Amino acid sequence: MSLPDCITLEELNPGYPIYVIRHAAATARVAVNGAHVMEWTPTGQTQPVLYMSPDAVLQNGKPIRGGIPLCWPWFGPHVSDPAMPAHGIARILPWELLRADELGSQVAMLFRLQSNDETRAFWPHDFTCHLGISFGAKLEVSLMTQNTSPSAMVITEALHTYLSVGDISKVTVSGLNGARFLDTVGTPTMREGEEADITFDREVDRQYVSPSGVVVDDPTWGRKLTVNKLGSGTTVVWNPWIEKSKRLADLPDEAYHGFLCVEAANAGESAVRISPGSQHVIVTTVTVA
Ligand code: TA6
Repeated sequence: MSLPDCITLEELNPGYPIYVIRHAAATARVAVNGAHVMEWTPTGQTQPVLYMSPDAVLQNGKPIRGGIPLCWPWFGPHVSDPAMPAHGIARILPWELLRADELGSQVAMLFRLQSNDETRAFWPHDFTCHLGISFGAKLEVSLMTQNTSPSAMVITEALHTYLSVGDISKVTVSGLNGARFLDTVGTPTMREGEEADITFDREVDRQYVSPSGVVVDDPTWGRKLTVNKLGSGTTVVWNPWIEKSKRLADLPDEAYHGFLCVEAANAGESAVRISPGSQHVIVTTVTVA
């Protein structure tokens, strides 16, 4: 298919294609592996908005530590089979670019993943997924699931967005005040909402039951990142802190200082049932002020 002049198809490593977007409004990169948004930097920002680990593994079939991993058709560990890949299969399979357009102040791309024998070995359903991405002053990512099976399917999912910050210990996250959450640090425990904004002085791994987006206030870099969402009943907030960072081979030990994840998700009680022939969409947007 033809690409607009602002998009080139390049190889980061031999056999590892990525799309590079160089537009007046933003620069961005998307890997074919997982239709993975690796970078988005709106013009005028001196720091990338999405965090990317310098130790990220860039190999087909492997998840990328940073950007926006697609967690689908399950979020977290597989419900019953520990041999299955964490966070499902969408982020470790190649997606097909269906079209790419420059629309004035933004660039739009549409990717597709369809069920086949390989996916059915992981998940016994037929589906067609589309991923719509819009790059400009705002980033918008939409993951659409169509159930092409003769039976209903239940999915959990997340747009697992890694955000770059100047110093996590000075970051506050507002928008989830009062929302109850599943705390998955240690024994998973459902906790009542807290009135205060979220702050970080230890590992935080929480699945908030909320349709709301958040504002990430980063005083170190003097910017606020707003993450909004549609079709999502869970907002996941994660920072690995010291010990988990050390356990993650594709993340430098000190990297936790410079990022957090804010994920539009459907997990736990927000799992989504899609009847035969129906479809569901989850959307996240990111803006910078
Ligand atoms: O979204 C938070 C989380 O579920 C954490 O528990 C942590 O495991 C993170 O995702 C990263 O998962 P990954 O499989 O990409 O290492």
